[in-house]
Amino acid sequence: MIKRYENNPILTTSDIMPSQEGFVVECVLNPGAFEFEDKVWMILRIAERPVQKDGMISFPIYKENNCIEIKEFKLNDPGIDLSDARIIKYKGDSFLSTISHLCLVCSEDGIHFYEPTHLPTRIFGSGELESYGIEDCRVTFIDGEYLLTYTQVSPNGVGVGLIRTKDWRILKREGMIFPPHNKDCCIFEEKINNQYFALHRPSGIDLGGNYIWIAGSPDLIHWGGHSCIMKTRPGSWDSARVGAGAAPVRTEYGWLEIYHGADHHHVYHLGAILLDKDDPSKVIARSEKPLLSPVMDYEKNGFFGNVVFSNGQLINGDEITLYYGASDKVICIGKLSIREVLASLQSQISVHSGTHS
Ligand code: MAN
Repeated sequence: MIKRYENNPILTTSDIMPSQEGFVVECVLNPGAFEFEDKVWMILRIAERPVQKDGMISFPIYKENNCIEIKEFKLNDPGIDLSDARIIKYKGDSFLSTISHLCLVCSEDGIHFYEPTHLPTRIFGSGELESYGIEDCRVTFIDGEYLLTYTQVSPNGVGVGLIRTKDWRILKREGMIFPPHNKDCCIFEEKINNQYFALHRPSGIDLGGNYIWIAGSPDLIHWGGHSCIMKTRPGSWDSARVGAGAAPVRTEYGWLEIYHGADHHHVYHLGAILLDKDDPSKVIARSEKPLLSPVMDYEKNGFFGNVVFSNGQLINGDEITLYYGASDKVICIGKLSIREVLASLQSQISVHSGTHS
C-alpha cells in the first residue's frame, strides 16, 4: 500500500559530512519532516563513531561541557558482547556503538536534499541526560511554533526531550518531558478539547511491554491523564514492540497514525491506526497486515537490517509522503493515499460507528 520512490534511497552516509575530523558517518536515518521558508526540510539522525582501528572497537560519549571522550575496547576481550550492531555490552555495562546528533537538510522538490549554509544545521546532545546522543526527532507545527520531540540517551536511561523553535535559529531546550524508559513521542498538531496531546512509548519491565500510550497537557511541559491505548499482538508482525511515527493526520473518520511494529526477530514494519476524533485515546481501527515491510535490499541489509522506520511525513491533500529510515542506514521515500489506508481499515471503522457497509 506504500509505493516506494523508484530512486530510493534518497540520502546515504556519503551525502553527509561528519560533524568533526576523525569521525565517520555510519548511519543517516529516521528523519523528522516539516515545511519552512517554502521548502521541505528533514531533521536527520546522524550516527557517527571514530575511524576504527584494527582489532579495536571505539565509540564516543559526551562528557561535561559537551567535550567528547572516546572509549575503546579490544575486540578479542572476552568481556565484550557485540551481538547487536547498535549496542556494545561490556561486563554488565551497555553503551551505544555510535553517537547520534540531528542535522537539518532542505529541498526544493522534496527529493533532493542538501545541508543549507544560512542557518545552523547541527543539533547535538547536551548535558547529563543526552551524553550518549539524541535520536529520531518528530517535528510538530502548532501555534506558529515547531516542537521537536526526540530521544535522549544517557546512562540514566532513554527518555523524551522537547525543543521549541519558531525560526530554527533560536532553539529553546525544555529538557525531558517523558522520563525513562520512553521514546517514540509525537505531539498532535491541534489541541483537542483545549488540551495538547502526545503519543509516547514507555517500556514496562516486569509487567507491561513496549506499548503506545497517550497523555494530555495544558502547556506542553506537564503531561498527565496517561493511558495505554495500544499493545503488541502475540503472533503478529507487531508482537514485540509498537511505537508512534510522526504527528497523526486528521481525517473525517478520526486521527490516522502511521506506526512501527516489530516482531521478536527485530523485523520492523509500518502499519496504521485510527484514533477517535474527539477522544484520541480510543483506537477505532488497526492494520491487520503491515503497510510496508522490509523487502528491498536497502531495507534488508544495512547497519541493523530488516528495518523500515518512519517518524517524518508531509501531507498534500490525499497523499502522505513518508520519509523513512531503512535498515538503520539510509533514508527513503514512500507515498500512500489516505483514502486507500482508510479503505483498508473500513470494516473496523463501520463496526465502531455502528453502521454496516
Ligand atoms: C535501541 C535502538 C538504537 C538506539 C537505542 C537508544 O537500541 O533503537 O537505534 O540507538 O535504542 O535509543
